[in-house]
Amino acid sequence: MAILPIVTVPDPLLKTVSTPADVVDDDLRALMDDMLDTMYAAPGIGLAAIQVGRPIRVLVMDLSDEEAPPNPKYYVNPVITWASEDRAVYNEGCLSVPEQYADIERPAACKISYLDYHGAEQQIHATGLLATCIQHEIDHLNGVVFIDYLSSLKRGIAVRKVKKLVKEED
Ligand code: K1U
Ligand code: ZN
Repeated sequence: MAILPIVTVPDPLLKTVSTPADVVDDDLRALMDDMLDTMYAAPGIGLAAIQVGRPIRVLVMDLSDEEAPPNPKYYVNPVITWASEDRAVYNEGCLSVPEQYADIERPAACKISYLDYHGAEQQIHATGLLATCIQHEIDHLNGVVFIDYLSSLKRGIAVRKVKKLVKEED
């Protein structure tokens, strides 16, 4: 188990289109375990493998309340098979864009097929924060960060603020 460094904007790695995992084996499970540790330490509610520099189509998430027991979820090769016409707006954040938030509109509900931690095929119908978060994370697998939905002016301001923050932390 390890806490991995998180890649931040404007690192070009975040533009990578990640490749499907061939197999859910112990190596992939070790990566997912490390991603989960990294996400909890940040703290965050989701993380895509590319955010720790690994271009594989893998996500981890945990949307449980702080007081509740952990409820980690693992999504390997997730595919959106349906998205609602209805839209929802959520004030999103991202561990790769620290301390920056913006209202982003996405389908309010979606269906996802994926492989779980054991490589078994699963499907979910996601609504609410689950729908928002999983679409945000699948965007990472396609090289898209939430600030890409903003105007170039707002995106530029966010990137400048992150660069300054990262420089101060060094
Ligand atoms: O970097 C990421 O992709 C993770 C991101 C997930 C996300 C959040 C909000 C909307 C869509 C996707 C985060 O976890 S940002 C941090 C955050 O939301 C949070 C942190 C601590 C407690 C509660 C939330
Ligand atoms: Zn993100």
